Amino acid sequence: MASETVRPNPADLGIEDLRTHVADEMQRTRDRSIALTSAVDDDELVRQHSPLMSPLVWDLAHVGSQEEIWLVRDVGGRQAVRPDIDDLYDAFQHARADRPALPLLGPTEARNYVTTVRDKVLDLLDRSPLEGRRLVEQAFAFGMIVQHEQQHDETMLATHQLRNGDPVLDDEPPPAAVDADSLPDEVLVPGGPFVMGTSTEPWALDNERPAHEVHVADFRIDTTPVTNGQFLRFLDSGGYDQPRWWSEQGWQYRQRADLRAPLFWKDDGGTWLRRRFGHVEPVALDEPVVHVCFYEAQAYANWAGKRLPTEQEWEKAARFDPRSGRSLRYPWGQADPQQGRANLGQRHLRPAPAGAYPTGAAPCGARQLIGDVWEWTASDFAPYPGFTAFPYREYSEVFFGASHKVLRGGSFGTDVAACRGTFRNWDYPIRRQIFAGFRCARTPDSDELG
Ligand code: AVJ
Ligand code: FE
Repeated sequence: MASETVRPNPADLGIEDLRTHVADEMQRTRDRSIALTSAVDDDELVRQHSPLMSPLVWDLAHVGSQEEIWLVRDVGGRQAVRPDIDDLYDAFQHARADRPALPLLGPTEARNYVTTVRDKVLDLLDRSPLEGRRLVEQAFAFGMIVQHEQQHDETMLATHQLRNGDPVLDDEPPPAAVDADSLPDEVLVPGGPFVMGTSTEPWALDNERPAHEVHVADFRIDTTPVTNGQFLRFLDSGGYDQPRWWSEQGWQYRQRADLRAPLFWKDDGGTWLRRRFGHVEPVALDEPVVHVCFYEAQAYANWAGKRLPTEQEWEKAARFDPRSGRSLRYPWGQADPQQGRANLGQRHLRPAPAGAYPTGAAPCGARQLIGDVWEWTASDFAPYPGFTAFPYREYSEVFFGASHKVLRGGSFGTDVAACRGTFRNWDYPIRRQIFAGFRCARTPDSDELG
């Protein structure tokens, strides 16, 4: 779905090229939203496919509402288009489960609304100085709104995965694994300081800022995300029934929710099948496991004699370049993800086999840190030292604390505009409908170090 042209960094563009880049990104993103909402009929658009998710038509109009609030009203200083619907599309006013009962815009109204807003935005983009005010500096607010729409597109993709019925989304098979068997299971990341977060990435969101030095001790991290085949060994060894592998909270949730396997798996008389966007197929053993919650990831790691990486460890593995001592935008360097480096952008509706994308490897040798599956980390979502909420507290700040765990790296359903080495995602540790897997880490034994 996403095209693989060279995407410029807003930091490198003059004002006219920056406007063109913004317009291109907005169009590319809207094409995806339209594809996700025209793949099903109107009845399926307004229906709730799971109490965990909004109706798709809510996401669509919500995307337009945020664009209206930030770009039409704030950046553009223009008259409101639909001030009467602000409340309906305020995510903090209504829980997802309650949204179908609201007097939402219908499919046609929602499509017309987002188009009306977009036309105004393209007009004001041409006139905005894109400087002089932090909100518009380097087109930040436009980048924020592009990322917001892409994030909801990934949410809509999760709704598609929860929906019952025949497949409706197009899909290309991902690349095959390259020399997966010859890869070491783990790579060593030597201890020492590195720069975490960013103060320079133009469209980085508030929680990725500012850049700050962090000291991380020696650790080993898995070369690839944990695969379905590996996870099956945990399952087959009775891992789901042995409280010793689970944290106390994890075991409580395992009991309460009766977890027995990753979400969307089904035991078919001794073989495991999975449902993937309407396709029912044998679980692919060489693919990273997906649709496990934090507690399942943590239990697996304990069973394997390892642990989950902290967020600091994950980012050091993904970004630290020991040759220069600097932190990279992506594991492979500064260039935006191109085809062959990472599984992003909903081109493939599944993770690629473990070991794929050798040219996307980090300096430490770890692969698939970007794309394929979001990776659970051991860390709670917390502000970096010097954090300031920008431009609104409800993006990040209200979620800081022990109830949310950080996920890193993006999934096959994450767009390149909403993914980079510093990008932070977060969710409740019980969440399984997101495209999340994990990799393990461990602290080396003292006799392993030279
Ligand atoms: C960053 C993915 C956790 O979807 O809840 C969307 C992004 N914030 N609208 C979410 C977001 C406001 C957010 N996550
Ligand atoms: Fe939102």
